[in-house]
Amino acid sequence: MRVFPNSLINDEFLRRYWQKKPLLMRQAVSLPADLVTKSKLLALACGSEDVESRLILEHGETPWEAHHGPFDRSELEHLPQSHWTLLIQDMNRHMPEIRPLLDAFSAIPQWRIDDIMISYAADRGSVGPHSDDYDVFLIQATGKRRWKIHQHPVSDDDLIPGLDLKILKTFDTQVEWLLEPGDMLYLPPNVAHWGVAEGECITWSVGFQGPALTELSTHWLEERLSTLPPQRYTDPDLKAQQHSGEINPRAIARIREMLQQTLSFSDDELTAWFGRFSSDPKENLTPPPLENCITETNLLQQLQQGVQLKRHPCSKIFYSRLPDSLLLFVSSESYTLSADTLDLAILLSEHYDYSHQQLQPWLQSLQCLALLTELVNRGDLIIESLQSSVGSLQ
Ligand SMILES: [Mn+2]
Repeated sequence: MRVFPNSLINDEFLRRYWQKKPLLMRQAVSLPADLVTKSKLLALACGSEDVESRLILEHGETPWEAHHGPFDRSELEHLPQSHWTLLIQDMNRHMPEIRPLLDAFSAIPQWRIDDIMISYAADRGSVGPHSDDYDVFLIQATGKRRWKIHQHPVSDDDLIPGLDLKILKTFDTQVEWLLEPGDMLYLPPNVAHWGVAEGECITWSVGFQGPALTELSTHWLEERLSTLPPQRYTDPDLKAQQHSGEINPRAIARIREMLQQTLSFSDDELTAWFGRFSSDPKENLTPPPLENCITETNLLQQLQQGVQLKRHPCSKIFYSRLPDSLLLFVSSESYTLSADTLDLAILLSEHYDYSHQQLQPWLQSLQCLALLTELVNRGDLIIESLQSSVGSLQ
């Protein structure tokens, strides 16, 4: 039985609203109330270092006090009756059972997805009036939350100074809605919003964040510089200069030429780099490699006995088609494959479980078997033992 809707995004949504204007969709997604509960969120926030969690207290020792997890149980047991929110990032990776919600957004490329953040708010809990630089779909899971928005431009001067959070000093509400379970509000980047719980509530936020230019250029340059031979400015044609203090246009032209080398690249080079860049998992979410590596023969034997593979919930898998081949990107690595393995790339990148039948056609190919073995050894794919797959059916 499908828990989540098949699709929430269509061409019309993309044309009229995506990155353009807010849209409220009543009764778009009904989420099972017992899937993510307050107690599960509290437990996650008190668990592993790898779980990124925040607690926002509107009336702490300072206004809008932010605390970062992991938390002590006792800290979360002694909170006020109202006006606080607990937020947990990357819930699609920490609780793989909620990841299939993202399939409803599959009209948007996966590399644009940031995460599903889930927040629990006590009565009147809020993270304050603010604006974000990413697209977000706010889904009311349980309880009610009143959202107010305005579309005036916001600058750093509009923020309350001296806080850890970017909270707006004033808020001139243009529209407001009360979201009830199943309602979804889409907000494009830079629309100021303020959501306040009416009674306790849980909100899921599906976030899409485009890479920042600073991030792109820093990463690109680091990688590019590691491949260029070391070189320095040269000037064998230097002419005697009348005023030695001048940096003349000839020198500047040469400096420009040097810098341009770092920006000259083929489409294939750019594709390969961007695939590695965008499939890089967050540091706290990198799949751990297998302790005892397996061989191709060993994997083949296991697959022939009917074991299945599944994807590590933190592993990002994308692909790009090049003129004569294709590139598969897995957790910041790229693999060049022959063009006829396109269906395998689609299978790996669009699914999280791979049955024996789905993998069978690729096991004859040494290239594909080597790839699958490497991905198992790197921890991106996990062998589901026969025992556990039988267990999960019961
Ligand atoms: Mn926000």
